[in-house]
Amino acid sequence: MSKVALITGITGQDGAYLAEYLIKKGYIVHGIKRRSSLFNTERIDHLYQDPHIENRNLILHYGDMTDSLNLTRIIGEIQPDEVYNLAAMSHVKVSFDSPEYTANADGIGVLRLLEAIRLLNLTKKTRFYQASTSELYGLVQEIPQKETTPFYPRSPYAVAKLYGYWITVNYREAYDMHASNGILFNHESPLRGETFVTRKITRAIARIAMGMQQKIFLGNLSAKRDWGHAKDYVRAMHAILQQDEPSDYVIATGITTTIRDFLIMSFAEIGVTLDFQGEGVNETALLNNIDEKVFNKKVGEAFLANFKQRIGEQLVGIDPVYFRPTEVELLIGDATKAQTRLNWKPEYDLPALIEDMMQYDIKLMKRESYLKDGGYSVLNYFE
Ligand code: NAP
Ligand code: G4F
Repeated sequence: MSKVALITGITGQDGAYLAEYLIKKGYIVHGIKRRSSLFNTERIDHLYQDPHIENRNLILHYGDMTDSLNLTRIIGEIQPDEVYNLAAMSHVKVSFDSPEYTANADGIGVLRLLEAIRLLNLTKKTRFYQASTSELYGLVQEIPQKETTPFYPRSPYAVAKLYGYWITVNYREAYDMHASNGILFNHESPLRGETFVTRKITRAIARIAMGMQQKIFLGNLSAKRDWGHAKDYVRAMHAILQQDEPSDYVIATGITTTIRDFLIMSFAEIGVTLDFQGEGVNETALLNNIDEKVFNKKVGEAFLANFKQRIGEQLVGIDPVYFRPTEVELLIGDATKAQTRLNWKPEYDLPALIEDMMQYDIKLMKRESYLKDGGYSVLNYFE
């Protein structure tokens, strides 16, 4: 008999990678998607099966983390072996604009799922994974951060996730549930949402290189993040639920990098160096040099002449609109427990992650502008 999993947030970055991973392992995967006026399943369209097909291994249900009745009905119908709660309003900056909604979806939403499992008498059958986050460490109390490091959340998002973390621990202890937290540090991929800083950068660089965008405006370039690849991190989620005992795990690479260095490394991926000038809100980066061989190979010869004309021009600026009222300046995780107990370690390092994201965004932008590799020049196309 195939195991049955329910993934909330299946249309998001992690949901898509996890669904693919579980289907490959022979699971029947159910996912909750929100009703939207536009299609919102782009990340899982390759897994989609027509509802008229028998024995589907991917089944989608309309639902929302703010709707208890809906969540309870879906869990009652599916009777899942494993629930992965990945649904959340996951953008830290946006949580300052929508704090109440964030608390409802990201905090109380976790309770709704746990309570549904309890009320449906599924506590012995259904294992529960909560998508906890390194944002819980916020104003860090210890370097590096591990499972025993005290939390100090710094945003409405992180405070909501703090509730989610502790209610998961509480249901484990109170009702003997197999309920665990994965405290995941930042993980990225070509499927990352376009407004998170890594994807914002790789997408903008592809567009700038092809003449589709002049410059990119960012916020705090000095913050440091421990970045891994989402593909590696969903393996950890699954492994956590396969353990005999539930527990909480830090998942991280153990290496931290500034946003500024991520930017430099991403431009370097297409053979471009930057000339940084100024400080704080006046910091700026100009186009310094182009390694033509690398640029031609990674972006395409058709774009070179146009881009070369921009040497000395500004490519990066600071816009304080992207600053947060309270910032998380440094995250670096110690995943020793996961390495020891789950035998988990990441396959991607940061350069490999950046290469994957840059390659994807260059391909995507070529498709968007209907330009074929080595085809028309950008100027010819837009003239
Ligand atoms: P994501 O790409 O933003 O995906 C979030 C998912 O949640 C989407 O499917 C979204 O649906 C869904 N969602 C949002 N609000 C919902 C609601 N009220 N009801 C139902 N579904 C809702 O996030 P991600 O990067 O995959 O992250 C997955 C989870 O891990 C999140 O809980 C996040 O907070 C947590 N996390 C992420 C990281 C990271 O670095 N990526 C690190 C630690 C923890 P739509 O597609 O309709 O928007
Ligand atoms: O990419 P970010 O928006 O991710 P952040 O805030 O670290 O949150 C992500 O990781 C968490 C895990 O630690 C998850 F729980 C959460 O759901 C989300 O996936 O910002 C990273 C850093 C911040 O310090 C931010 O101030 O980049 C800085 N930054 C600088 N300029 C920017 C920008 N962030 C964004 N989004 N946009 C900018 O222009």
